[in-house]
Formats: sequence, C-alpha cells, structure tokens
Amino acid sequence: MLRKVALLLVLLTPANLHGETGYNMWLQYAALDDASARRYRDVAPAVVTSFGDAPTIESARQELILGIRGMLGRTLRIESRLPAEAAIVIGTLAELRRAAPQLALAASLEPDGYWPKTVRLNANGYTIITAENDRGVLYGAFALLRKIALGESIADLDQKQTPYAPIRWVNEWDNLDGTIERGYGGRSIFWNNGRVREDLTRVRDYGRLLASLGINGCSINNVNANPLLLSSDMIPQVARIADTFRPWGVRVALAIDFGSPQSVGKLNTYDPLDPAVIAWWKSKADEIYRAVPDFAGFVLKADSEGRVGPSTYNRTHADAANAVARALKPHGGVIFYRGFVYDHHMDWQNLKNDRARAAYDNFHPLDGQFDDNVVIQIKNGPIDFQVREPASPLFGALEKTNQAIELQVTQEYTGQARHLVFLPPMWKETLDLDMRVRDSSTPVKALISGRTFRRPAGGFVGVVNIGLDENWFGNHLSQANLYGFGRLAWDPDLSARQIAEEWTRLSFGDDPKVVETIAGMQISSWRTYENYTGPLGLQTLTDIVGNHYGVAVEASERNGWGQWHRADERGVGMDRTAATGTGFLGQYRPAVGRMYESIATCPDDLILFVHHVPYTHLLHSGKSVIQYIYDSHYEGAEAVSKYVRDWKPLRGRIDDKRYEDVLAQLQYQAGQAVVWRDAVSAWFLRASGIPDAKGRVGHYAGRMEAEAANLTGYVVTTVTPRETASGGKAVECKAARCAAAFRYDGDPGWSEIVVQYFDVNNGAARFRVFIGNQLVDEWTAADRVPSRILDGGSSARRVISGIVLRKGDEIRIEGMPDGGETAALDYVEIHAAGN
Ligand code: GCW
Repeated sequence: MLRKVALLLVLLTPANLHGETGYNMWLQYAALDDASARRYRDVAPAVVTSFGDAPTIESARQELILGIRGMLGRTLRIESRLPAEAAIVIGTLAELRRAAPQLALAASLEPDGYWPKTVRLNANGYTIITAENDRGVLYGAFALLRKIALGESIADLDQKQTPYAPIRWVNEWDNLDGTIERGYGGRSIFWNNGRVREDLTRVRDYGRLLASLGINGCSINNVNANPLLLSSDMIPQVARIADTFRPWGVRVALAIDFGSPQSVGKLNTYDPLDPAVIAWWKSKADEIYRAVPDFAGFVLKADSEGRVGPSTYNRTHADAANAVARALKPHGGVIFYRGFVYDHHMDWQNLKNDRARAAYDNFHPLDGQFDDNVVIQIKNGPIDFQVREPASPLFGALEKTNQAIELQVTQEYTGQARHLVFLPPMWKETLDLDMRVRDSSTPVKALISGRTFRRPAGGFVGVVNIGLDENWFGNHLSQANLYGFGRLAWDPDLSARQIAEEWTRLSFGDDPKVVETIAGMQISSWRTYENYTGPLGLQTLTDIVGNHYGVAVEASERNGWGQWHRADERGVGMDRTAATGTGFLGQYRPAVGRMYESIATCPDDLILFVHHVPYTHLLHSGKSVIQYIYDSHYEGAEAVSKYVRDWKPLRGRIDDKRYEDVLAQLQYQAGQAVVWRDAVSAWFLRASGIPDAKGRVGHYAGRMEAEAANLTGYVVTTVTPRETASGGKAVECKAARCAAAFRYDGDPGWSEIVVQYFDVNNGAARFRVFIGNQLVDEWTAADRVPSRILDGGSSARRVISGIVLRKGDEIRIEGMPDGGETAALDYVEIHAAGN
C-alpha cells in the first residue's frame, strides 16, 4: 500500500519542480508544454495493443505507457486484441501477420531494425511498431517516444529503420571487488566484494538506457580480467545479470583471462592448440550457455600490458582467438579479440621504435586466419584514446577478418568527467575518414561495420564504465557521450551537432536558449580541451604512467610505454614517416599514407603525431608551431572561462540541481585549464627558448608566489613535475596551522582574488582568507581528484570575487592540514574586477 501511495506521488508531482538528479539521463519524459501536448493528444490513441509475450515486448509496452504518461499526462489502456478504435500496436512482423492479418503488413526488415507505420483501417488509425525480432520492437517503441519528446509528427509514420551495424556493444571495465578501472562515476553497478551485487536495480535501469539507444550487448567486467570469473560458482551469478538485462534486449558478455584453463581449470597449460585446453574452453562455454542461453560471447585482452597470451607458447593471435571461438560457435557466440596489443618495454632511444605500429604489425599478417565468429576489436587510434589520433591503419588492412571499432566513452585521457569533453565530433572524424582501400569511398565506418568486405559481423564497441553515482558518470554533461556513442553506432551518418541538440532537448528541455548554450558548449568542447592539453597531435600531455589526469609534459618520455612526443630543445613531434621515420605511415593505403607523409598535405591537427619539426616550423595557418602551442593554450583556457559565463544565464531555465552541479564543474575546469595552460606553455618556453610573441608566457599580471610570501609555519617545497606549480615551487604546512601573508601593491578597486592551492585526496585541509583582520572566505579542500601528491591533478583554484582592495592591504591565508593533506599553496593572483 505504502509503495502504491509513493508511486502515485511520483506520478503526480511535476518533474520540473524537483532538482533533477540526472538518473534518467535522456529518458526524462518531461511533461510537454500545453500547446505541443494538445497536438499529440489529438492524434495519440488511448490504447496500446501488444502481440507476443517476449519480455522485450512487455518492456516496450510498459515504456510506451510510462513515456506517454510523462509527456502527455495520459495513461494508455492495455488491450490484447486489435481494438475497434485507434491504438498503438506493437509486435514482430510474424506475430502481427498471424494475429492481425487485416493490417496487411508486408515488409522485410533487418534484425534489430524496426518499422513505425501508420495504418488506417475501418476508420481507425493504428500506429504500428513492428520489427523482424522482439528487440527491434523495443527499439521502435523508444524511437516513437523520442519523436514525441522532440516534437516530431507521429501522424503519418512509414520509415523503416535499419541499424548500420549488427554489433553495438558496450564494455565495462569493472573489477569483481566493485572498483572500476578508469571509471569516474562511482563503484560498479554489477559487482561488490568479489560477487555480483544482490540488488540489481541499477543494472535493470542501465539496460533500459542502453536499449533506448539500440545497444544490444554488454560485457560486464574488466578486460584486465580476473580468471575467477570463469569459476563455476560465478556463472549462476552472471546469469542473474543476464536475466536482468534480457527484458531490454541486452545480451551479456564476459571479458576472459587467457590463462583460465590453467588457473581455473587446473590444467598444466593454456596452450590454445593443446587438446585439453580446447576441450576446457568447450566445456566452459557449454556450462555458460546452460545458464545463459543467449550469452553473447567473450572479450579477450591477450599479450598486452602484462596479460598472458598465446605468445607464451609461440602461438599466434589467430590460434588463440580460434580456440575460444570454436567453443562459442555451436551456441552462436562471438569472441572479441582486442587489437590493443603492444610492447610496453620498448627502447625509447631507438628512433625507429613505434608503439603506433603495433596493432597493424600484430594483426595484418593474420588476415584470413580468423574464424567467422572472431571480431578484432580495434581502438579508434593507433596509440590509446588520446585527445587526438589519426584512425588506426588496421581498419584499412583487414579484408578477410571481422572488425569492430573500440571507442572510449569514459573520459580517461579526456578529463575524467571533471572536464567537459563531448566526444562524438572526434569519433565522427575517424568514422568518416576515407581509408581509400578502393577507388570508391571506403570510410572507417563502412569497414568496421563489415559493409566494405561483406563480413558477417562488425560494428561498434564503447568503453563506458558508468557507476553507482546518481547520474552514472560523475558529470551530467558526460552522459551525452554515451548518448552519442549509441546514436552513432545505430547511424554514423548523424552529425555531431544533431546528436548534441537531440541530447540536450531530451535531457534539459526545449528552451531555445538552453539548447543553443548547452549544445554549443558540447560541440566546441573537444577542441577546447585539445587546445589546452595537447594540440597539433602531441597527444594528451598527461601523467601517462600514473592516473592519466593532470598535466605532466615529460611523463611520456624516456620510458618504454611509447607515447613519445620527442620534444627537446631543437624540435618536437614523432617522425613516423615512411621516408625517414618509423614507417608507421606505410601502414596506410598509399593515398592516405601520402597525405600524412607530405608536410604540405598533412593536416596541422596531426602534424606532430607524424612529423618531427623545429619549433619555428610554419603551419598551414602561417603560425609557427611554438606560437600555436602558446596561443592554443590561452584560447583553450579562455574558452572554458567563457563556458562558465555562458552557463550562468541558464539559472532558472533548467532545474536547480543540475544547474549548480554543472556550474561547479565548469568553474573547476576553468581553474584546471589555467593550470594546464601555464604548465604546458612554461615547459615549451623552457625547452625551446623562444618567447611568446604576445608576451604572456612567464609573465602573470597580479601573481604573487606563495614561496615569496611572508610565511608562518609554511615551508617551501619543490613540486614535480616542476611545470605544475607556478615557479616550480609551493609551500606546505607541516604544523597544525600555518599562514602565508601577501602584500597588495596594485591599484585600489574591486578585485577578484584567485588562490591557487593543492587539493589531494588523502585529507581535507581547511583554508581561511583574511584581508587585514577580516575573514573574507573559507573552504575545505575535499574535491574528488585522482591525485595524492602535489601535481597538476591536485592543483586547485578558489576564486574570491567582489572584494575591494587598497594599496598596502595584507591578504593572509591560513591553512590547516588534515590527514596527508598539507594545505599547500601555490600562488595568489589579483585581478581587477570587470563590471
Ligand atoms: O587505456 C589503457 C588504460 C588501461 C586499460 C587499457 C586497455 C583496461 O589506461 O587502464 O586497461 O588501456 O584498453 O586495455
């Protein structure tokens, strides 16, 4: 009873009065305004009739009731026969032909495709949603609701929809203990303490969100796979997840460890050609399929980053993939074999070594040797989800092998959900690139979907890594990346702008000012982030051996990981040409290779990825490389502070909760962008010795270093890497309380005080700011950051505005350490306030 009352309350309270938590992502089903609701009410039937009893059909029916209730304020009545009045009618083609032959539905559809069709019969209008399979019917239901939410007509429907590729999967890098590798939205929704969670509500709701995008498979554990996953007591647990996803048409897959026959099966080998190993994989697959009859398959990371693989026995990747594939084959399963295989102990001093070559070198020679239910899963670029990379040449090099593109929805190298970065524009560039495998156009999207070489399988895999956070990602705006991934996997011909606008309208409503602002920010955000983190193909200049978050320009150099940019005092960039470099460019088809090989035709955006040039090299734009590096960093940081200004007028136009959350995130990002700007430009100034033509780098108006302040208790410390602190130094408090006093020497007037401090994640230090004896601000440094040391990732900013300062004023900052956090300060900067 209580539950019923609660449900009623939920249904009766207008959603927009509440702070929206973001839980429903783009499935808001917010009430339409009166005028639009009236338009639909005039045509929308009062009845939904469904044929077939598959759980996906039931989901479709429930979703239609829920969505129409939310948007139009009407509850559809359920009928089990074709009624003598207008109705929404759902079911597969086979079911509808059998149960309602009078509708005369003649069509042939692809699996998962759907057909919304208006049929008028005996003066009744039927809105039919039909498909070849149940899953397609569910997709059609979501599509109808999306049309209503976007204000599109549903009066005369007749457009058959076909997914671009059969494979539209997500991967989750969840560990069995509940942590997530490179997840930024909280702990796992699937696992906790080595087991599948008892409460799978979040899994059900995630399945629904995936289904709304047409995603049909999900692997539920880290590709750095725990072998225990294949132990017999795990399989019934995995079956519970499969049962939970099934009503949403999402099939479960598992990432496996190649050593499992030995570690789990207790064999003395995991040699893929050993008959006992082959038999073990077969019996393991049989066991899984007994518990999960629609099990989708395996994902395998082998011989990469310390994972075991066929190389132990001098076997090939094809031997490995096929051994597992043959166990899955009788059940209709597939194996995704990851193309992300490379040597991370490469000699950095050998200028011919190149990690970018690895995927092609490993897999191209094996083309034709993989079974038909093997899919090579290839990251979009040849390195590793950097802020910009060219398309992997392997896409153009497999003709007799299935492939899928792996895109990273979770923002590992792109701001970890603390920075706004909308990735579809980046993915589009790769998907649309013509790889020139034939004279006619052969873009990456056609190759990976299997269209070019008529492969039986192919498509899209997104690494998503959502978590238990209320909004799944840790950042409301990051949800757009999952939306964009799903939409592109269904139809890669959609434009990034269209995706951004759709997502904004579905998530935040139709107010044109809101749509223009948010979609505009989303669309420009990748370029903005690139501008301050790694332009011209430098790749993300982050701590590549640590958390991949904060700035650390040299972290990529002088180690075996191979993410080298080779910047030194003479020049910058990695020579990957066929003529003088690593030969990487020779892996592309000639027309593409030539385009990058010649400096004259290589796009500026990738120049340093493939060429080593002096800092004075002039880009196509006429600007020198070094000046571009300076300028882009200033432009990027300025663009983020503009996002903050653009966001503020949205107050009251969207719900308060998301307004405040996003504002705080953008303000944080604006501070981080300045850290990146200053660190990267200072590093390149030191390396190149060439000053910024605009005089900004190294000269910071109004900045007072903490190490030069009048210190009580604080001690000066050197920060590593040095570019992540202004002047390479900061001050730390090793006592209970310390103070740093700064004398203001500028013009009197209204001012903004910027306090650059450090916020590490092993303590919550307190700060208090005084002007003279007056306390003007205080805060606790307890933000969610990935760093425990003073570096680019922990550098943080507090802006105190609306303060009038007079010449000679003392600004005193008190710091009170906590735990491992030393209330460290970098600098104070005073800006005259604008109006
Ligand atoms: O991007 C790198 C990540 C690793 C990841 C690996 C991979 C799961 O830093 O955390 O491991 O790629 O894709 O296998």
